[in-house]
Amino acid sequence: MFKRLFYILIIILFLFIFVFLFFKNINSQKNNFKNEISNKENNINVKQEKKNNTRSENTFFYQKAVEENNIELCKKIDISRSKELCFREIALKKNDLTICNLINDNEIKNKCKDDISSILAMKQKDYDFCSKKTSFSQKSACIKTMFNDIDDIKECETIKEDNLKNICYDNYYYLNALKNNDSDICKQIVDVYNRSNCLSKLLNISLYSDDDHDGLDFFAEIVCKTDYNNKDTDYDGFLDGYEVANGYNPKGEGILEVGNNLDCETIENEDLKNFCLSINGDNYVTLKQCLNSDYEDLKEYCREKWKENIKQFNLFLNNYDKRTRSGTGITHPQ
Ligand SMILES: [Ca+2]
Ligand SMILES: [Ca+2]
Ligand SMILES: [Ca+2]
Repeated sequence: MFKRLFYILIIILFLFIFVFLFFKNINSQKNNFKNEISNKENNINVKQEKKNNTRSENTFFYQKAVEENNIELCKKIDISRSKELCFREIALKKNDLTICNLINDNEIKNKCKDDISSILAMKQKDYDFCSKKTSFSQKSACIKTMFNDIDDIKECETIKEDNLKNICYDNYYYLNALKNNDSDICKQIVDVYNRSNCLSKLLNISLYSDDDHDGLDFFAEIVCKTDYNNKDTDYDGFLDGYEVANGYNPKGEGILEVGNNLDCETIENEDLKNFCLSINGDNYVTLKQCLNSDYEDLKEYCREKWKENIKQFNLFLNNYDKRTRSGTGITHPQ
């Protein structure tokens, strides 16, 4: 009896020990897991802190380098892109092409060199730099920037190409008109876009306004050389806008001459072409000469051409974006 009880007690004791050990193990695993997570979190925090420190160090070196124009401080930055941008910024500040050569990234290096070449060309007024630009609008913008602070119009004379020289002259008059608050100077600007912009600014009249209610807005009045304060500039009873829309001269008798000359060589009909050439012995006749000729076929041909021109001229007046465009000008009615 005692023996059995003893065995039962032993078994219970073992069971107890087993259960105890089992739970102890689970607890220890839990703790290990917790510790592991906590260690990982600590590691992440340390890394983040390190990263933040590096980032703020890099920012510090960058700012200090640029402030002191010191490329040695750029070299301490351990992010290669920031380091290269640091070199570029100092190169631009010092206009020093040799600093661009410290840059490994070709794209940043070339941009660095291009920017400095451009700054130097602007400073030295090396207009060849502008003439190498591809489009006319780029050339024009380049010349305007280069000759942005001219005091003497003679500076423009160093430019050999006529179209670029004219941009320079126009720019000079434009800047001087604004500087002296003198709208009369605007009138010397050849390019009709720039002339109208100059007048619009100084007279404080919107390019879109039609204050005399004749169908021509301010820009159109400048192009047509009509009076923007008089709805019937030539006092013939027809409004300026009506005359222009229908191809009549708003400043006197006769027709609105737009596009001016007719190129006789472009006429396919041989008889017509020869007659055209015979009018003044030149390749060209003015539309006025043509419309007044006695040869009905040629007159008819010119009338059609003239109508086309009028249509295009009116489209130009109506569709032109007066806020942003600039150009080389247009032949305006006499
Ligand atoms: Ca008007
Ligand atoms: Ca008018
Ligand atoms: Ca009129």
